[in-house]
Amino acid sequence: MIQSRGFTFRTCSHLIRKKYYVVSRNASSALPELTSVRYKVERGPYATLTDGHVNFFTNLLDQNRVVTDPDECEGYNVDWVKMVRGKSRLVLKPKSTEEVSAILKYCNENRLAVCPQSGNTGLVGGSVPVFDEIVLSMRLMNSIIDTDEMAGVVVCQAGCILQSLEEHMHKVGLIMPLDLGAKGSCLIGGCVSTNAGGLRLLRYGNLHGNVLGLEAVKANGEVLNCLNTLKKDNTGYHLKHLFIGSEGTLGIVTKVAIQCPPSPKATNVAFLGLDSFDSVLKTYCSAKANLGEILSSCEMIDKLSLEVCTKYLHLQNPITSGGDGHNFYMLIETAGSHLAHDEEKLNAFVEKAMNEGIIADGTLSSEPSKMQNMWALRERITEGIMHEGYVFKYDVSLPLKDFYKIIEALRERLKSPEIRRISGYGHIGDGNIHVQVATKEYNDEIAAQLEPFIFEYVSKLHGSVSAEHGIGFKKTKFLHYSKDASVISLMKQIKRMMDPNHILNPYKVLHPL
Ligand code: FAD
Ligand code: 2HG
Ligand code: ZN
Repeated sequence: MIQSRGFTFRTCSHLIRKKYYVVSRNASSALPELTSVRYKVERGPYATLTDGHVNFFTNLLDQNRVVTDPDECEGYNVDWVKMVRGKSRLVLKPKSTEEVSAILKYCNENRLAVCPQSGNTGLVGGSVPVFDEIVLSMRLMNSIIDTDEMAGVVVCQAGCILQSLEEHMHKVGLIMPLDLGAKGSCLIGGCVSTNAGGLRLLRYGNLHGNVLGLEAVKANGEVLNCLNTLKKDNTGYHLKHLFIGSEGTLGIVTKVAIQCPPSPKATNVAFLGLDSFDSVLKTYCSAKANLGEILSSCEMIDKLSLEVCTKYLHLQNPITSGGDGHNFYMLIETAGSHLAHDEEKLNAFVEKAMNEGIIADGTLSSEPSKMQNMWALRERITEGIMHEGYVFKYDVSLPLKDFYKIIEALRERLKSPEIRRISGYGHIGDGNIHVQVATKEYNDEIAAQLEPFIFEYVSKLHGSVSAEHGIGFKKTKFLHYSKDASVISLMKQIKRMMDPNHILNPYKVLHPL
């Protein structure tokens, strides 16, 4: 252990993998108001479920894969943050592509609306029905089909849990290219359908690059085989991209082929305390310049975001010398092939920043339990903040120089005593901040003060109204702040062509059509 001006370097020779946990849902047991009531939505021209329809599905699937019990259906009707609630009376659990195909063919012919659902960890209300859409749960489609160690490719059904895939790949010296706090609950098909970003995007890129191929079922039940496993294949249109990030509105993803990088042999984490956002930016620039190829994550947490983990989840802040705490924290991870080399680089980077007065305090470790604690302080903010009651969430991309101004603007604008916390954290390395406005409960007036203000603000700065969580149900009205009319028009044409009866995830992404 090396001590230096309040800065503690703790190292050891263990190699680590991050800890995984199933993210627990919203602390409150109260159900949200029905989506159709709270957000005043009109039901589309869909058929209403009959006993005849249910009989068809019962003949197709086993009885225990057709859920009609209202109590059991409830869990599929409410989203993770308890922001939206549908009233579906039927959940179907297919096990194969053929079953998905038969379900969609029937739904299309009978004009029954369908809401695909994977781990139901989505944060924009896309994964639960708005009205009585049939929930198509992908959880039982969880087989790993093939693992090519040499090429670094896994092919699996879409319902595999991300964490299970990570554990599987670890056995053959590979990792999944994406990593997120919901990894114990989210399914790979859900991640692909939202083009989930997460904590490693800075290093490995997004799923448009990492998904080599996929299989999807179209609204009419036709199976589209784009399950390519090649890294290079320039043979015409790359239709896989239509399904990556389209949130279940163009088809159901049933299988995926993903490229998986080698497991790093050495991992180090630095947890840093900083006094200003300007110091955060300087540290990020310095990390990029000095850590180069071993930098695997660069995350920012403001004081009030960190506090939900220490206050509600009783996690330990490893930097205690800051008295009242620092205004900002950063978590910087390196993943490389030589522990001593990586440690030396990280130590030198941190020492330099400290000598220049950019970093106020910090701790650095390659010890598994310490790194896990540091990561938990970042990954479990989503869970911790739910203890406040209700959270208005925004997930935006902004130019780095303006990254944190949005939090300051909101603190200036919102003065209601109902507000418990306005905080920001996120993937600074990707220019993506998560904005949280916590209240005791959902409040129409605060909602009206936030929207469209926040989207106009982001749009003026040429940012994106959704950096990684998608449009879902919650942001359809605000799509135009980030997409040109010509683009939205082509999106609508594609939707009409691929799903002419609009049975796939209605009221999401593009609404009204
Ligand atoms: P669901 O929530 O079930 O579905 C998401 C959307 O995809 C819905 O619109 C659904 O209809 C559609 N869909 C699901 N499966 C399919 C399918 N097979 N075919 C077609 N459509 C389908 N997101 C990030 O980008 N980065 C993060 O770092 C991140 N961290 C998170 C941390 C926590 C604690 C939580 C709760 C969420 C986080 N998310 C993050 C948000 C979320 O988008 C991801 O968790 C994940 O991508 C959703 O996967 P899921 O399996 O839960 O999908
Ligand atoms: C994260 O980066 C996730 O932790 C979730 O994208 C963000 O809770 C949120 O808004
Ligand atoms: Zn995120």
